[in-house]
Amino acid sequence: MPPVVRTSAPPQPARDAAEAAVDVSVVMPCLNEAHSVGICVTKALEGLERAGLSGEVVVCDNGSTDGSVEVAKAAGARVVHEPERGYGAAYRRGFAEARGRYIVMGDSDGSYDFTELGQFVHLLEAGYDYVHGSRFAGEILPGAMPWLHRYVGNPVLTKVLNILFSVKSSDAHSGMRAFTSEAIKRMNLASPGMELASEIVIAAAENKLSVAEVPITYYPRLGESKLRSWPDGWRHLRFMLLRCPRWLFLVPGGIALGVGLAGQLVLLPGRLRIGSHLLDMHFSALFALLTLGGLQTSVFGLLATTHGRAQGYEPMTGRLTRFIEQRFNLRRGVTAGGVTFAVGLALDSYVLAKWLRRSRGPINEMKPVLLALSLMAAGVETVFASFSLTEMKVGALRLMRNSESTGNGVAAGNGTAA
Ligand SMILES: Nc1nc2c(ncn2[C@@H]2O[C@H](COP(=O)(O)OP(=O)(O)OP(=O)(O)O)[C@@H](O)[C@H]2O)c(=O)[nH]1
Ligand SMILES: [Mg+2]
Repeated sequence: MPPVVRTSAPPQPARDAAEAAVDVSVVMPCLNEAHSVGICVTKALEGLERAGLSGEVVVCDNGSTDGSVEVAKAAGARVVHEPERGYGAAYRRGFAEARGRYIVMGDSDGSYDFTELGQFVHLLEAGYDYVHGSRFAGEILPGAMPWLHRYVGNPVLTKVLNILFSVKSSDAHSGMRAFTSEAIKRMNLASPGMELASEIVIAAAENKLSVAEVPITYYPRLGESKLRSWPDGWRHLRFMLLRCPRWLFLVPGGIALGVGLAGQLVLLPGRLRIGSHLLDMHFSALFALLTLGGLQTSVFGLLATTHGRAQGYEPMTGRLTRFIEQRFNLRRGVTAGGVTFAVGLALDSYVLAKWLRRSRGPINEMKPVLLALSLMAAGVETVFASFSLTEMKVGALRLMRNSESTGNGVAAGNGTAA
């Protein structure tokens, strides 16, 4: 057995799953893979036999027109059909149909060696929840992966995923993996497309599954690739950003808000010279825009974070979610918004008084007016956002209480939705 290259948590004893009909379900999605699906099914059955495991091979098809279904059946697979197109939809159906206490997943294109599945299952038996095959820690044979994917797509997207979700995967998009049936329920997967590969890695981290990574060999696929480099790469990136409100909304929004407010305050008493540049009123207007845009973006981040929590997955914003759960309430939110509005109103009133003192003649007070406007708008936004946040917080707390009572972590999911 090749060495385990990474583990995220010490293994616990394997779960008892007396109701499982077989030891292992090998699940393969298939879209027009008549050249290879039969070989993959045969190899999977051989892998089960070699490892001394009982099992089944579940091929999930949704629309093959090249005879893949017949080839898979002839090789000994159980073929299931999923009406919704896509790699993720096919896998979720396959997972839902699987009867094994352990599930091994992999492409039906000949790029993974299913005779090696024993090493995955033995680690699950040793207590890991999730075993991830890594091509980059193993070997990528010539012609198996195009240059763009090998040196740009996979490394960059893996790095982004590692940073955003604090994981240490060496190959976040590898297709050969295994998990316990319990782990797949806890992950509560929902992706329809190729981004399911990212979702599994993220959901494993968020649900604190114990993870082992094993090196594997990646072979040149048979038949035509279904991967579309740019649209599918974008699907992964978009999924990660939407699942990570901290980096998508909170960090950029917070920076814009801070810079906007600081800039307005610095320019309030007069002009600012930076080298040969003179910053004045027009920059105050720009900073007002940053203040409001930044606040809006940050508020959206808070709402997205709480919404994510209420939906059953936990974005990695631990301190922030704790703050919302423990310190934020409607009274405090409305008070903060009200005070901010009152400060803006006081500043505006000062300008009004000045204008009245000058017999309603011309005055040049645009900078304090812009700051007052920013503060009043921020106050109104804070008050109304507090209502939405409170509403979502109630949902998130309810879910947490439910999941605590079922002992099912944060995601009290209903299993795989297919
Ligand atoms: N049922 C089903 N299977 C799909 C669909 N899209 C892809 N697949 C299968 O999912 C697996 C992964 O797709 P591939 O085309 O191999 O994608 P990839 O592994 O990222 O790219 P390659 O390295 O070129 O193989 C293959 O077994 C495909 O047949 C789909 O829409 N429905
Ligand atoms: Mg493939």
